[in-house]
Amino acid sequence: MNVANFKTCMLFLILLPVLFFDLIPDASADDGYRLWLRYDKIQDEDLRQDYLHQLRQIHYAGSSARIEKAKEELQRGISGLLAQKITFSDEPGNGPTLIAGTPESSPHIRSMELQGELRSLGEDGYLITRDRQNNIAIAASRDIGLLYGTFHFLRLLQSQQSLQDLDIKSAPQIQLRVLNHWFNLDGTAERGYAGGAIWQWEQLPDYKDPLYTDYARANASVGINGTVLNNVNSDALILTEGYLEKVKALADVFRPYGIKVYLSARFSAPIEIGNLSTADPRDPEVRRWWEKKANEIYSRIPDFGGFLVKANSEGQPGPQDYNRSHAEGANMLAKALSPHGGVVMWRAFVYSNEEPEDRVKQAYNEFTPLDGEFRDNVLVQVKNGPLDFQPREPFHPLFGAMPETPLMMEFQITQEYLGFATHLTYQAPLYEEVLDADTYAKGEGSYVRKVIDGSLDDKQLTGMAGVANIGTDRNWTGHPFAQANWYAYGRLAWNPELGSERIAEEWISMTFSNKEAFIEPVKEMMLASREIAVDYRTPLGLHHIMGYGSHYGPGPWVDEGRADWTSVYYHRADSSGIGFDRSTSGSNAVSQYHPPVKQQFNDIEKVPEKYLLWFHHVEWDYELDSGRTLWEGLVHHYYSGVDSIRRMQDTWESVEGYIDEQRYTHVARLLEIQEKEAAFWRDACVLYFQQFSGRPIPDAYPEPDHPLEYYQDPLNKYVPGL
Ligand code: BDP
Repeated sequence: MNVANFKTCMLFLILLPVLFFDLIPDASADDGYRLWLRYDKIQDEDLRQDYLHQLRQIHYAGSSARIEKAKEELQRGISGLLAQKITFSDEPGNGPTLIAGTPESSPHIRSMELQGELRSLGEDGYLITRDRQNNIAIAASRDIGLLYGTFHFLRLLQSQQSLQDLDIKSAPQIQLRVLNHWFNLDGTAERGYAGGAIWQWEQLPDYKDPLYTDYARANASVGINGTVLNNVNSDALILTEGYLEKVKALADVFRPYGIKVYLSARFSAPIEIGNLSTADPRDPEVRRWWEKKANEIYSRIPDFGGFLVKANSEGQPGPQDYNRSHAEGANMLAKALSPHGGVVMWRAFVYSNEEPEDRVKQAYNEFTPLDGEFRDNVLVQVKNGPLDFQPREPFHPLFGAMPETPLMMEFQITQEYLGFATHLTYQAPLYEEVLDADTYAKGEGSYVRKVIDGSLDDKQLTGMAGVANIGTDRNWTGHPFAQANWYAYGRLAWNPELGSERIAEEWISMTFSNKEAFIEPVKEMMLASREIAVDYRTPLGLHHIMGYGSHYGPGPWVDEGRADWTSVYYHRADSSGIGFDRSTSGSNAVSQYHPPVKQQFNDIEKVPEKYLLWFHHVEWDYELDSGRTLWEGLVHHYYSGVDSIRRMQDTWESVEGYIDEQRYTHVARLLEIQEKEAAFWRDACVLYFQQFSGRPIPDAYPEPDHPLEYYQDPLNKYVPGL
């Protein structure tokens, strides 16, 4: 080979990957860091040209930090998707222009006379529409709306939507859309399965990792506007001067993205860091201490969001240590924050093992008498179900039972009870099931989402919290599909009626591929995945039968330690049947629901089968809707759950080649683990419950490979969280 040939050959080899990636969409490796904000070049050349034509000029009115962020994002998005650098023009020019502004900042937007409509969309809302000259216009009342509108516009391009008849109006139905991080000050994350805390406390405030900006971008792209930086099991140190400097540094990064910081406050902080001898909310010194602390925080962070508090729950200090109510505790903090516009998010996740009452009834008993006693800037934050983020629970009866109090929803995004970052479980259907549940508080149609969005009881202050699944893993969430849960949470907090399916479509097209042949099967797989997760763990209303401590593998046999942390407390299997009798003849938890719901849940013939064993102790030979006996039905759910994972694997194999090898392989391997572990759950539970049912596993299903003893715990030994 002569030198010229050699050079040509080398050039070819160097260019080969470039040519290859250009020809085959999405063929490059992708480590998932970009989440759904991937702006790879659109391969459909006609479409790309069409977009380019329509976006020949871009004019953003205004000059705030938020406008700068919107412009940066648009720059990043368009230069990636359309492979064209953009420049912003000072004035709307001739020819197709994208014009963005508020009626104040832009005479052009003002001339469109959208003021009335924009007002109705509130502070965060926006319009994406066409003006009389057929230009695309993004209009909002405030710059934050423009930022949200810009992300929406990029979503249209990423998911390759037509820009012809743009007529988009969007406004959040919920005011506080908050992530709760359970990050500790030592860098660990409680129930976090994607690495440790992303805040590098030891390097803050001096070094602000660029990741913080990407975190803020991702959140703003779905409308999340608040973040609680530290664990609900809080360390009072977070309220000391040194840490507040670090908190301020993060707040400064997040502010241009419309995200406020909040802190979990430890109720006993006045003792631990304030040298007081008590934290009694009636003590004047204690009250003064909190007021001074609030002033100190706001002098650094003028838009500080407020406090999240876990009090008198699982060993945390609280007002009841001084015989004061939750309302007194919350109100003391609320008063300290109120001059600055901050809020208190007071958790209703309270229960005690010293209380003989059914654990799922305790929060309702504790809080309903306090309805109307909380200050205006308090929200009571209620987990979606009355127990604790189980794969399935009926909605929490507090929803619809405290009309005088703003109730904030708390969902868990991190998969503590759903296979950590190993199992593929798309949780939007879980969130949706709860939001769409009818409380009947004011007759039919009193949906939980109406309690949350304030429309049922005419509440101005509204909120939704999601316990985040983010960690230091390169792809943020460990499982590539766990990103979808973060995305879905944000989208549902913006609009609780959006629907799991639509959210999945959006997320898939932005995260993976726009090809129908990819989107459809993957969407179906995602939509089915939550029910499958229930099938191989806790079918027919079973709950809290996971391994002790870690909450990972199965542990229906757990019977030691405090009763309300055992499994036998909840499943109550015996030779006559299985399930927790919460009917009027049992613990009477059904009576915490409004009459139509109560009647349905109370009646073994009417209760939806998915909640059967939540509310009833049912005989093994009881006939299910399918005609199977309860025992056969239980076995059937466990086996079909595992079979469905095999179908998920088939689906995933069928889409190989549509996306990068890196993420494809990651998911494929995780699905293999999921299948093994689902079979483990199935065999462990079926063998364990068989001891009580005394009935054979029907012939149609293969016998487990091992005896029960084999399953009694090994999964739990190798996982974090013990
Ligand atoms: C439970 C978790 C525990 C949390 C608690 C909470 O196991 O780590 O501290 O919820 O929400 O599910 O406070």
